[in-house]
Amino acid sequence: ETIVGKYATYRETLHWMLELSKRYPNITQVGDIGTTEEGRQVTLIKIGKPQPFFKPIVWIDGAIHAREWISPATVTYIIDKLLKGYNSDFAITDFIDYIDWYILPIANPDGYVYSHEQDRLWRKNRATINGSDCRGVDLNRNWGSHWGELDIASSGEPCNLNYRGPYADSELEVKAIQRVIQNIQESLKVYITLHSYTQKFLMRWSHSKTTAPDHSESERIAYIATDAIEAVHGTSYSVGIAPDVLYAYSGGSPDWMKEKGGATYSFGIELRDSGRHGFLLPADQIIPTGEEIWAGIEQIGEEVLIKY
Ligand code: 0X9
Ligand code: ZN
Repeated sequence: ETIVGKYATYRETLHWMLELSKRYPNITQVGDIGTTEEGRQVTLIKIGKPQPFFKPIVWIDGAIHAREWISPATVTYIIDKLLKGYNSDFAITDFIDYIDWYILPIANPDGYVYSHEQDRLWRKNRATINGSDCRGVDLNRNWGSHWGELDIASSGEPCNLNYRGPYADSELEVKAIQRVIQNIQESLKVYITLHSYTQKFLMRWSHSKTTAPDHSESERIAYIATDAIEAVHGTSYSVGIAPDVLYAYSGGSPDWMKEKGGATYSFGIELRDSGRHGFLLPADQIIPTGEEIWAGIEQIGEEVLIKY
């Protein structure tokens, strides 16, 4: 049974992914890429038809931050859309024939489970910290890209919501993703990470008010995507770099993906809403959010097909 349209638990999500790999064995592969401190699997689904020729990779991840439940729910929607569209929708069939999609619905399993069972607004992972009673590292501050350089929105204090961890890339979840990226660097073209909330479409860099070298091309694609998003339900997403439209921060995954992971395009999307419900977005907005974000992903997919 499907989990699309609901806030599924970690277990339900894994179970659903495994079912998909049985239902679509020719175009999906589900595998564990790492284990968390509490012993949970970090599980990736790859969607793509194996081909004898080069295939660009698009990576999408969710739930780096535990409480942002609309993120994994939207990733789930995207997976469902891709698989159901294969051999029934021309564009989606091309997406799967010519692109490999690496999709990680729950990048932070321990935190996600904790947000379901103990503390709905938990953000970080659940790592134990030497010399502190507080737990958890912010998995969007731990990446070795300008790690710890900025004290803005990144903290060296374990009890802080934005604790960056004891050293760069210290966290098991971060290492798990980096191991995979190391093997696909040449093919990785687009990195997309889903967060919430504030409806923003963010480009590089996050750590500095400067833009990345090919910024205008990223921006062009960002506007095409956000126009498509807005056309679905009228939801507007602002486009920019984090220091301009949100706040500067260092050690985030999108900066690392562009600086060290080989991603040509690296986008961070802050999903619905703009503040009314915030992290506690009602479940009846899951499908509408999925529909509009899918429209944006489709545009990005088309760009990838044209370019690579
Ligand atoms: O603070 C963060 O890590 C992000 N905001 S959140 O409310 N989701 O915690 C910063 C902006 C995220 N930027 C990108 N995803 N690039
Ligand atoms: Zn977040």
